[in-house]
Amino acid sequence: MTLAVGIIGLPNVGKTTLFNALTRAGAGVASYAFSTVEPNTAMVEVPDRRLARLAEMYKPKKITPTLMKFVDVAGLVKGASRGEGMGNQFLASIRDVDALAMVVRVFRDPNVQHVSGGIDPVADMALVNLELVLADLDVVNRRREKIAPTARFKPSSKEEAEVKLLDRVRAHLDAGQPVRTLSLEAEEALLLKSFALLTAKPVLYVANVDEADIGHDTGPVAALRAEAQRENADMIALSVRLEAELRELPDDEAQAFLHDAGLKEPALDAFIHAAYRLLHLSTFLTAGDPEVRAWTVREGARAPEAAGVIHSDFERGFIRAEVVAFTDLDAAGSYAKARERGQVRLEGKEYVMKDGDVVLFRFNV
Ligand SMILES: Nc1nc2c(ncn2[C@@H]2O[C@H](COP(=O)(O)OP(=O)(O)O)[C@@H](O)[C@H]2O)c(=O)[nH]1
Ligand SMILES: [Mg+2]
Repeated sequence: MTLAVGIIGLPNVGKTTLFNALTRAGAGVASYAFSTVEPNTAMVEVPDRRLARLAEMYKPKKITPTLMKFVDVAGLVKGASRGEGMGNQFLASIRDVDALAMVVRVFRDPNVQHVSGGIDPVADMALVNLELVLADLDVVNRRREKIAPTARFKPSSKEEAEVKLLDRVRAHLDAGQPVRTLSLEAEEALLLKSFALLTAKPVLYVANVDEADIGHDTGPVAALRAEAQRENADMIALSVRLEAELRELPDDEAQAFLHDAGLKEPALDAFIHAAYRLLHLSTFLTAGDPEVRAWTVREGARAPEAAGVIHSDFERGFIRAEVVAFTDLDAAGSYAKARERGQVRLEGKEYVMKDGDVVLFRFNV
């Protein structure tokens, strides 16, 4: 699984601070070879309380969380779609990601320069979205021209269908709307996929608020939330600076710090979970005496595909899976007890994995 979330937004909104906080989210993260390959890309641990509970039961030698990939993308400026600033580089680096987390500045701090003068998160969000819309229009228009009928060129029926689709997409973009809000047939979505349109990617809005505003939907945050809702997107409000400081503290101090800030758990955890959902990923767990571990599959994956995440032999030689839902195992208190209660199921090749399944794969190679 190498799906990635790109952190985007205007300059000076807290993208890199957020990225750095994420990469410090777990002690082991820096040691993944991956995180040193590209300095702005990191594999980040997905926090999962279920692991701690399983570790209580199994007393494993090792606990391994699952990881997801984040990319810190260079800031976007007005005119990026025409190549202003680092425009082209910016656009190239977000073509490759699967989802976007857009950081929007709400914090006031006069010491941090604001690119567009004042605090106006809705306007900033619109500005970034507009650049993405313009970049997509460019892609669509170029393709559209290539396959449009002319005196010398007669498109195939497949190309004709494509022209029709592109016209619909273009009208939507012309109205300033992102492609993710256009309803598409599965076939159309597949066709569009090859264009890697930026506004087709799912998005999560991150309102970077002042510490004093945590937990209150101040005017600008409420306005941003309403905008996000209009396009069926999630929004999360957090103080990037506070979350970054939190990551620097030892556990006990972090607890006290959280308490003082009026938080139950780090908002960064909620952010990672929201980003994970955005990618349509799902977690299953394996538990034993050597290791308790979380693994990632795409939502809707069947058992053999999940087995293949662990090892290709497991998929090739898949026989069946022994599955118990984490909640059942948790309530039962042990695997033996869960089995007694008839909660350990034998599942075959067609079984669709559910988030929180604790699995033992049987295979033969
Ligand atoms: N007051 C305050 N300052 C922040 C916050 N997040 C980032 N900053 C500051 O804003 C400046 C730009 O942050 P940076 O993460 O580099 O922004 P980027 O350009 O979006 O990557 C730095 O001086 C940060 O310390 C925040 O939540 N509150
Ligand atoms: Mg930065």
